[in-house]
Amino acid sequence: MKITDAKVFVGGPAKNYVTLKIFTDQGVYGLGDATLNNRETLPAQYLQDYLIPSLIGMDPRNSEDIWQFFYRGAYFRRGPIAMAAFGAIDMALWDIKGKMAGMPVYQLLGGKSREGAMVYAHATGADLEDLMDSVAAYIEDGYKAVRVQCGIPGMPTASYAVPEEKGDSKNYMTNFSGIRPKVEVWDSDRYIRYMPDALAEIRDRFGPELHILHDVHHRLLPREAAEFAKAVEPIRLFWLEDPTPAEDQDALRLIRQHSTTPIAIGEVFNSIWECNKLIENELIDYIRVAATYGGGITHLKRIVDLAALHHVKTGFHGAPSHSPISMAAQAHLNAWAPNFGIQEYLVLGTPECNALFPSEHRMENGMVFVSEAPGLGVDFDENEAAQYSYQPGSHPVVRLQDGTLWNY
Ligand code: CS2
Ligand code: MG
Repeated sequence: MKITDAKVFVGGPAKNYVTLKIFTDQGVYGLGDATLNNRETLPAQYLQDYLIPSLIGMDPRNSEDIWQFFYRGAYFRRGPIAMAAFGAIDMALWDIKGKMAGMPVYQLLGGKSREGAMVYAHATGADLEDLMDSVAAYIEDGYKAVRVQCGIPGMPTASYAVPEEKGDSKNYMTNFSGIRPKVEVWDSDRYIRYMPDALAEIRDRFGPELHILHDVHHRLLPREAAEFAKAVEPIRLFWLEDPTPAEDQDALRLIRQHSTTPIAIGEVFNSIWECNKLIENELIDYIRVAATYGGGITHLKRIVDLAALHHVKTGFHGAPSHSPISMAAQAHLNAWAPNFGIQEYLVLGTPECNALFPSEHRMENGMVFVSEAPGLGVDFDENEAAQYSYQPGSHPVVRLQDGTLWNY
């Protein structure tokens, strides 16, 4: 069996999805997602200039050897651009493998460990009252788990995932207002003084059953993160996400020493080597690495297996920067993983998105039920795709009030 061609498509409804389609001499094709939010043209170029020329003629069934070829063959290894590019190839090869076997990908991983996989939505609000309405709406829709973010009184500008206006639901699709990022201003002290009480009010309002998640989005120093995690311990969050930038994996020890609040990290990681210490030293409770940025299903499965040895559960990233293709790949991993935790679920779900990516996966009552179709269970309509192209856009950068450049 041979790969005969591969095409890359950039664009989509309200999002610059990067979609890879691999064709074979048996007429079966596979789909992969290489969407690197905010830098979409780069994995597309990496595929076109460096990976696809080598891919043509390879046997698509040898997905492990192809993964090793592109990982080791690069010499300068890893990084989000490369891992997104061959993550897409890997997803497409699993799609082809499933179609050839006549099985959904989860069967090739080891079958089902559960029927439905719990997901969480993103509730947000310009202020706490707005956020409460957003949480109530998701509970009404059947969600059992909700991530909560809200405006902080006195914060100089709106901050991460918080709308400027009440009643607006901010998404984090890249803002298509040109490539120069907007600047947001952040005040950690104001946030640390306000947010724990806001989270406590949400717990009081919605009771002990609701799974409440909160994303600090890398904005605190390790000591501040330890203080925050300790302050919210009585609220029993489902998880506190990215409390501090995790390049310094040892910094997470401080949080563990001061709090039992569950910690989730990993959406910005793109290989097992960036999180193996966090996992082996059990400094986190959920690993967030995504199929797109993390080198596809083959590499993500390695991370899930390592995590399973250390009581760490999965909580894959699933922001709008993930097309229904990588969400489908993750749905198969979520159905199989013995240490599944939760899935972030922000697939746009608009009619335009569904027309571009017809999918057999089902989301109901806050649970995703994986497709039974052979392969990934998602398709890609090239006619629909023809109307879209890359739109320059960037998410904001963040500065502190004295001008210091900070973490978005
Ligand atoms: C966020 C992401 O969903 C999340 O947990 O951290 O949406 C993140 O803001 C974007 O992916 C950045 O591009
Ligand atoms: Mg996050």
